[in-house]
Amino acid sequence: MPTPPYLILCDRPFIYRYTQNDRYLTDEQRYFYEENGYIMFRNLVSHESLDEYQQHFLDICNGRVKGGHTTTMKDLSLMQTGAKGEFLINKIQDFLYDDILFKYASDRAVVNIVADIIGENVTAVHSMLINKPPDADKDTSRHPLHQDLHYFPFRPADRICASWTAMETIDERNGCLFAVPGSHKDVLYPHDYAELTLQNVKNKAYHGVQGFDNVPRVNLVMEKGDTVFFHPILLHGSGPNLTKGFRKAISVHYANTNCEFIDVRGTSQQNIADEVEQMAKRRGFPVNFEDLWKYKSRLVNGQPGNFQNYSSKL
Ligand SMILES: O=C(O)CCC(=O)C(=O)O
Repeated sequence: MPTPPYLILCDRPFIYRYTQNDRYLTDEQRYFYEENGYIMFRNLVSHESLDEYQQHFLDICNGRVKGGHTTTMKDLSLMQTGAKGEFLINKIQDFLYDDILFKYASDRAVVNIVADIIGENVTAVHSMLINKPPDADKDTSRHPLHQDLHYFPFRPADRICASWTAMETIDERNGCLFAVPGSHKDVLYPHDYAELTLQNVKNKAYHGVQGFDNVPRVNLVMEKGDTVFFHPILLHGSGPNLTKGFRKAISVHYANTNCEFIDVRGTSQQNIADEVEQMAKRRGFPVNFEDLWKYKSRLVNGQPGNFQNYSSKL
């Protein structure tokens, strides 16, 4: 007999591999994540909080936040059109040291579920408020099929999890997430810019996998406050915004504090490491890929561990 924790499923024992606890996940929810690599919670984050984050995003876009700690990304297809502010900015990232947006990363409802998936000691490692402005080029406003682990120099993958919350109704018209259920049981595939991407129009670091065009996907249609949690090997992406409105979502990736940093040189992740290091250098922060992830991170639950104690060997 296997040792606990396991679930008895039709008199057959099922051993959990991708989740840790069942304080906030029912057996059914836990089993769904184990099998599919994601789990959705309806109306998890309050509308009041999301309205505050939306206002803060607009304040950042309109230059009303001075001395902020965040990184602003623009949709390159809109750069030549004269679009400004919310009509141009497609992402505010690295907000873990921004007092307002950090409230999302440390929202108890979110962190409790994450802790059930990856374990009690939780470090927020990546943070994004993602906007899809109207009128962006279809190729640039979609997010190609990818696995988030491609971006991360730490393991094990099963102790990493993303939360992604819709800030408004998000469906097929304005660019909902889609996912390939069960693909978290695969391996990490090589990623790069899609060949189809229009010449000279490449949103920075939007790498994707090639050759999965016929794989069945599910569209994750969500209402404001709905939150999906997913594994970093899950193949997922999002469609273009075909409406005249905006599409906003807020997302944080969490790692168990005792994840170990790895050296990605010589692996399929070298291309993203090189690109991120070059971007950091251009912005005046000449640090290596692993160090950058440590500096961006912030403990949100439990005790410090490897993540906080890591010191670069490079
Ligand atoms: O919000 C989106 O459109 C997709 C985001 C995503 O998949 C990612 O950043 O990994």
